[in-house]
Amino acid sequence: MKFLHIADVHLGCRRYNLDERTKDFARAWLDVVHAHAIGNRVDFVLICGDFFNARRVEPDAMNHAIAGLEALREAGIPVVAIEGNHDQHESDSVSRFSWMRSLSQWKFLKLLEPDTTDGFRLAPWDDEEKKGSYIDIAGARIFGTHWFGTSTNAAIPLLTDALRDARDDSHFQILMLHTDVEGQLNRPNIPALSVERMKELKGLVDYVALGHTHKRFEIDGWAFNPGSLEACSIDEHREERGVYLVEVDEARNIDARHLRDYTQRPFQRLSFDVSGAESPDAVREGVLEVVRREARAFDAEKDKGLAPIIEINLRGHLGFKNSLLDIPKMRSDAREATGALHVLVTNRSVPVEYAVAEGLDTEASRLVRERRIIEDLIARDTRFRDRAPQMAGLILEAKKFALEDKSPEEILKLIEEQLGDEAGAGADDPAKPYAVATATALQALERNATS
Ligand SMILES: [Mn+2]
Repeated sequence: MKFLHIADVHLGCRRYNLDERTKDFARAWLDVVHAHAIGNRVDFVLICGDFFNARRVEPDAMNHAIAGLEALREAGIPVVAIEGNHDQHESDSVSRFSWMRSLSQWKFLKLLEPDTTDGFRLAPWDDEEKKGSYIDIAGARIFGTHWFGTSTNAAIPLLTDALRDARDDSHFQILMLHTDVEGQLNRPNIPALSVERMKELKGLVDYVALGHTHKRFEIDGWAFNPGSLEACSIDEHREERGVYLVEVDEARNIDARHLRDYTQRPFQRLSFDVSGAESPDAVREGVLEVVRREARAFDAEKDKGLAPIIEINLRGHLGFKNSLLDIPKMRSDAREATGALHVLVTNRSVPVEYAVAEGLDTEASRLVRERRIIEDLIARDTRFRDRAPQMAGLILEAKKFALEDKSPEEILKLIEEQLGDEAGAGADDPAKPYAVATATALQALERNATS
């Protein structure tokens, strides 16, 4: 017996608002169908939940689904599926419909579901009704469950009892489960199935076909999770994922090969340390340098026509406000340099933390301490660091004016005179640093006045 075990196809998954990215999920699915299911002439295909990315299926996602299912039907390969959390019918709504059920009714696949009309029961497949909880194909008895959500651990004893009634030793028993298992990429709020609980199924089941966790893992050569076909988020791009081609011999020895050679979008993650960069332009140039040096340029032939998605992480300590970073420009520069399909720039840098008034002599006069504190506050911003002493002097002078009840016009004139001199000296755009410096000086003055 030979079968293909896949999960989490997520057809219709859309990322970065790109049509191309949605097509990636279809490409992976169709490639797997042709190369690994039909190519290996398997006896059946298992889809362990999340065939679709959403319960409300987009027309293009349905077209992609049918294209693959039709090819399998023509090749005479049955498809057995269960619902995942993404494609499940709404249990609390009036509608008991789901596209997975419709596909089952149209004979594109056999959707297995436990019978919960009166307790919890595993019912045999009914070809007239096109529904059931288990089906026999090629010497295997395949049991299907649905997404149990938060009650997974509580459901296992029910499932164990039902399996005892429905299993048949003359078959190789396969159980399809859509659940996280403890110790594997678990998410908060939904308790994962405990390994101890799961092992209650040992002796009843020969092969546990898992889905849900988007990363490959195996337990005791008995439970297998292939991972999603494609990366559903950038964080998943490093996880191992693929499909299992499983061969079972007469003695029921399992040979499960994890296959990853099918069309997948290439991802690359780069990083740039912004620490010490003196201006937004310096960051932009630094990023572009990293891209030129490290980014894998798009190679249409090698990458099967799929341009990469590149994520650039900004790390380190940023010496100025992050709103000054021209992220769109960095993205377009990087795209131009690499031919990438999409570039993401994520700013994970933190503001520079300068200790204010570090090592200051506590015996120093109030005026000395005040000047030093203001100077340090100004020096936090890389753009004004060199001029911090002069600017601190100006702020103190302006403060003196204010205490002497001089008019706002006089104070403004003082600031304009002093900053005007500086701004003129060597600045490319006299107006810009002048305005920024004035605003900064006034803010510092305000802080000083209220403290
Ligand atoms: Mn999933």
